[in-house]
Amino acid sequence: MNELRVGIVGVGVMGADHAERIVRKTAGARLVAVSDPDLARAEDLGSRLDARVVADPLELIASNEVDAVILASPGFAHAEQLFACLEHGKPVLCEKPLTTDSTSSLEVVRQEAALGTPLIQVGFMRRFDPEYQQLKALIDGGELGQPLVMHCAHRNPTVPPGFDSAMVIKDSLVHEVDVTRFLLGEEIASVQIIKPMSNRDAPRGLQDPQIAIFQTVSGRHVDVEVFVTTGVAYEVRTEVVGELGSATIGLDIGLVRKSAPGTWGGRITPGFRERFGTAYDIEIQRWVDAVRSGVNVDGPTAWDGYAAAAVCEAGVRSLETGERVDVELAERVGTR
Ligand code: ISE
Repeated sequence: MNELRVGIVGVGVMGADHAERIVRKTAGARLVAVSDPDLARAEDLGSRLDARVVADPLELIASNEVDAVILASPGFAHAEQLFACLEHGKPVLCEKPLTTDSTSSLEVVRQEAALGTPLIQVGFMRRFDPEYQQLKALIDGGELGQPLVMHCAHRNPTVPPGFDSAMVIKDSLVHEVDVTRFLLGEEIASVQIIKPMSNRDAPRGLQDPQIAIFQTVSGRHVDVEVFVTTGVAYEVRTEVVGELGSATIGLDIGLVRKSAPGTWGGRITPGFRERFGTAYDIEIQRWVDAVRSGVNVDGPTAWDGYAAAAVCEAGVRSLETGERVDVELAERVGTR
């Protein structure tokens, strides 16, 4: 295939970031069209990056000038846009969440399976991060022995206005849901959300931090501290404890500086774009290569998006009840 002509739906923070990435860093791809409900924002980006602005996202998806689509629109818009991509046979990289609930996610999985051709990749970018890749290789190579326990911390300095307690699960914890399934290679069987004393600086009504406990199908334990109003920096740590030892990633040990009078320190990552920039670069390049070669997907699938939605749904129920909630997964569709 010649250069892949990419259209981007939604050019807020993430979509604009991907637009720049396609133009400046990705081989074999060209940005041809952008769409956003904020027309001025789309026009500004379109004129800067020489891409056509299409007001209607469904028109962009259907356009003959667009070979493949990146969906970076809000989650509530994904279902309709994904169905349009399937209808027009367009490979699509969909930022998480696949959709906002497990019922519509499963419908997406089923419609894609009925086509017989994989078209959807979900933007769980951590799978492309070199540190997560290293950890995965260590686990798969047997060097830690059987993994038994995983401890995670997911901290954000701030979150946008309107971020509520359920979003801590669906927007933030969802990454650890995927990381757990990716690293341990199995489904999550149950979720419990524990609500510790809340940060006084968190917006009113926001339960922050939250502790999530997952039990996997084979009985492994995963705990996650999600704390999204730390006021400090972007910190994402993962420690896997196995029968033969443990391994930790996300320690931010770049340059360590020692200075007078007797202090030491370094830089902590300010945000997810800095922490996962390389992962996004690799993710998009591999997706472009996969679409150009006709494979379409090289990363998390629609099923992974559905499974994450089902786990988060159980998490939100546990947030409300305080009880451990079993995850209900439909029978696996397709082989991927
Ligand atoms: C945001 O949407 C992300 O995906 C970030 O990676 C995550 O750390 C943050 O909590 C989310 O709100």
